[in-house]
Amino acid sequence: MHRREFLRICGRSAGAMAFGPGVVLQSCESQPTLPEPDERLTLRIPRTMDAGDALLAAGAAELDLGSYTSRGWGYNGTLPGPTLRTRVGDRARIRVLNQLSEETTIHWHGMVVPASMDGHPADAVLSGAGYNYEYPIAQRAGMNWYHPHPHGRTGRQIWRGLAGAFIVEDPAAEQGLPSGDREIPLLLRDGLLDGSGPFEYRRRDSGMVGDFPLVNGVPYPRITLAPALHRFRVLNAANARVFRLGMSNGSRFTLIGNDGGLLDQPVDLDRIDLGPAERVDILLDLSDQVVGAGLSLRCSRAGWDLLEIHVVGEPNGETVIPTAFSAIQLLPVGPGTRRRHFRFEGHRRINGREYRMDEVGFRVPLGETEIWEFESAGGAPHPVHVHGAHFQVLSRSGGRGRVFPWEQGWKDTVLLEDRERVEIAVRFDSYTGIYLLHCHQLEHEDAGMMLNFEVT
Ligand SMILES: [Cu+2]
Repeated sequence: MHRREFLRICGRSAGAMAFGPGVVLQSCESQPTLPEPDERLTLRIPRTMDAGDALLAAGAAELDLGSYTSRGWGYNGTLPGPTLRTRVGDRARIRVLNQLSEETTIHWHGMVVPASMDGHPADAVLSGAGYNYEYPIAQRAGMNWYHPHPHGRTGRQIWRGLAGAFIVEDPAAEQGLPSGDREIPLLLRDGLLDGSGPFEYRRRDSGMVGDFPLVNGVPYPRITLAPALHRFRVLNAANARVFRLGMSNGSRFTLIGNDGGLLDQPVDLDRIDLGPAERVDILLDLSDQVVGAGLSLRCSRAGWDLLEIHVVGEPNGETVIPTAFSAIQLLPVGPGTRRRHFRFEGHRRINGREYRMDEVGFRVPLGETEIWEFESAGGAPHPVHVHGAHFQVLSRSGGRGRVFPWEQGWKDTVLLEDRERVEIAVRFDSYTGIYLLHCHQLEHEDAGMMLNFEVT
């Protein structure tokens, strides 16, 4: 949908929306409007919080959309929540308070943590209660995220706004990469304006899809950047939408990492398909852009200019893109490797079963590499997510028929389109206990496309 149309729909539905603290507009006559397309709002960068001593309160939040305020939920009153940061070898200590009127949990998506800290729906934090999450950071540097994972309500709580980035740093491994204000987290999602506010949730089995983009909570934002090298850490935090990312002027960019951290080598690309919950780490070189020029990060599938970039200032410093990072060891697989098969069927079933919280689907020995095959049987896209370990994508047959550059290295979520089979190698090295395998299309997940397994 075009921006103008967005404004029109917004105007039409304004009578039912709440604007600002305590004010509900009754009439379309006096409704505020969003800024004109040439007056884009500035991208907001969520504030950073040290994961070693953090407090996250899940509760009501307000989102300033320029000329009006929309209501949702957030951590510490913001939407998205603060960006947690930690370093390899540190310890996370995060106190979570549930100020919602329903139960919640937090899942540390991409973080390998003990089962009791993983935010499993059975470990619900009741309304008014708290939970202390504490675990060591013993994994590769990368961009992870945190979001609720309560039974049957994950889609609603994330759509309402509960999500944030969680960045693990490793200064030695990341030497030479842009940092400070040249390292920019981008949480992509969509919102829906159909009369009841962009964060009102209406469950649909086929997936909750919105009609305009939100980047770090801001619709169609802009940012002013120096003519230099920048690092964008991009998360698809949408319930169901797959983004196809590229630059509006066709310029290329450099992929350096994904869910599980840095790749072994940078890859030069002009597009990336990013399914729900997947992340990519990319370098964008603006040093040879004409100062004053504008370009955008686009989603060509939706036809959205997600982020308008204005290049301003003097070039300073040279642009050096590293040629290699640490080698990635491949998990050992062979003819004798144990195989498991998972069929993702329609909107709610894996291998013919809907999720039951008290049922353990299978057991996996700690420290043993296995090959898991995911097969789509309708209802895709199914972004398949494994808790408790990272995995390596071995192959894709049918459908798109190949493994893409952004699926190399270590992943925790892989996109399964219709008629596809994807094989992964996975090994649980860290903890025993009960973890989840599920579709991260959140309406599928909530409808039952999830199962428990136990690492023993
Ligand atoms: Cu699914």
